[in-house]
Amino acid sequence: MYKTDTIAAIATALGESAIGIVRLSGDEAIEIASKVFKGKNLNNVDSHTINYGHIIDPETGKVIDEVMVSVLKAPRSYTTEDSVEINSHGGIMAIQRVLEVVLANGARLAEPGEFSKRAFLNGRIDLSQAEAVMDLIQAKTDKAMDASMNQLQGSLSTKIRSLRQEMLDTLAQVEVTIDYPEYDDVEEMSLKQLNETAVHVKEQIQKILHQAQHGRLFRDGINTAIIGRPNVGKSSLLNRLTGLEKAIVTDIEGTTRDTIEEYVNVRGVPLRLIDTAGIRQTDEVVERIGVERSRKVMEEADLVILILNQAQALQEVDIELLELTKDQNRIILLNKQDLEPQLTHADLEPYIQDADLIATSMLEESGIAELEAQIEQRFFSGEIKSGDVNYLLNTRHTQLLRQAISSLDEVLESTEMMLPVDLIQMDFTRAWDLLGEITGDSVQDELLNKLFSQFCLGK
Ligand SMILES: Nc1nc2c(ncn2[C@@H]2O[C@H](COP(=O)(O)OP(=O)(O)OP(=O)(O)O)[C@@H](O)[C@H]2O)c(=O)[nH]1
Ligand SMILES: [Mg+2]
Repeated sequence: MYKTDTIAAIATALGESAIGIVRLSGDEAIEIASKVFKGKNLNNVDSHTINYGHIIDPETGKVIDEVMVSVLKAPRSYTTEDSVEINSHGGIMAIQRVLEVVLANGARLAEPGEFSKRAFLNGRIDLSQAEAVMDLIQAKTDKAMDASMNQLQGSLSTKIRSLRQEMLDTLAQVEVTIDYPEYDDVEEMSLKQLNETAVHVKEQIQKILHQAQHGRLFRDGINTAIIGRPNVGKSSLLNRLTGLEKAIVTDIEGTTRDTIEEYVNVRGVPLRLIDTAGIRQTDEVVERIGVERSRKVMEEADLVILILNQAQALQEVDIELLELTKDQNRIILLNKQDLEPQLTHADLEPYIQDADLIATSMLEESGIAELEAQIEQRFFSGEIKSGDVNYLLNTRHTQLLRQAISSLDEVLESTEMMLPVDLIQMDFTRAWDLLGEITGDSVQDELLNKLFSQFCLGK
């Protein structure tokens, strides 16, 4: 076996915390740790034990910190290499000094993602699992955590591998049919086999893509734009839903100048709430930029909460917004119910079809529960169930899957046109290759480096 150098990094977030972890991995991990550790001789302790002692600077003998040290011997560690985790005090100084002394005694500072890269290169996890590690670190909601966990355990890889196996079987069958022709219609047989498998694999890929779309919503949060004229109560809604006084609320029109984002969990539905600048005609430069931004946020939203002020008659901008959002997933709030009504359902009739209107008052906090129930019902009814979220695809996966589909489409087209089998086999094999890139079964070095460098340090 080749010798690997030993890498080290701080694996926990830097900042005030009770405990911080410095992680080491490589052939000399245990030896280096024992050089700077005063306590039991780490070279002799059992694997998977945690040992109390002190980190010292061997040069001066000075004690740096009181620690607990875990020893994980190869191959039963994350990287499959000898690994050591030093649990020190979490203050920035303490943990950095522990890292420094480890580096001074033979370890090299790890690159971002290098621990996971080693886990991958040593065959402990595949690429989509490695990416799931990254998602897990970045997960913002419980649902996203579940989905990343699923993927880490290999849900996507298992599916992709079984599809590739199916394709390989077909390619083998085609070879056999061509080499040992029992029938006269060899070509036809082969075409049929390729066609059937292509149809099936394509269906399965489309299913993965479909499920993953919901996965994305749960990973990143449902993009929810709060829009409306100035002063209708948009920022007040953000504050009610988050339970924080996050956005500034005043009775001055145009208070919110730029978009404000907050993640909230509404009855299990993760929302990325975006409070926008009130939309109106304006010549004021800063506000105009804000308004343009609002329109963009509105266009890209998965869900639009359009707020109208029922204490004022319907205005041109309201009508414009009702029109602009009519094909979007939208909830309309009639706010300021505590005031004298000026806006009736009849006024709205021409612009809405059986839309969900909810009467609210941000001031009296009424109608918020109805809104929350409405959001829950939309995202948990019908298709989207949290249990469905098995796959989390990043752009790389999605692109590869789409490319695989288009190669399969070529196969389907060519089989219909009865083109020569070897030509069709090429497209078929390309699809097989593309799928392999998802799990890393066929992947180039450069891609690997790029991928793992997106990780945080210590992972
Ligand atoms: N009476 C009453 N006042 C409300 C209600 N909701 C909000 N307001 C008041 O309306 C004013 C504007 O509220 P904001 O939440 O800042 O409105 P906005 O839509 O964010 O306004 P811009 O940021 O200017 O676009 C504030 O004085 C709020 O206290 C409500 O339901 N009833
Ligand atoms: Mg506002």
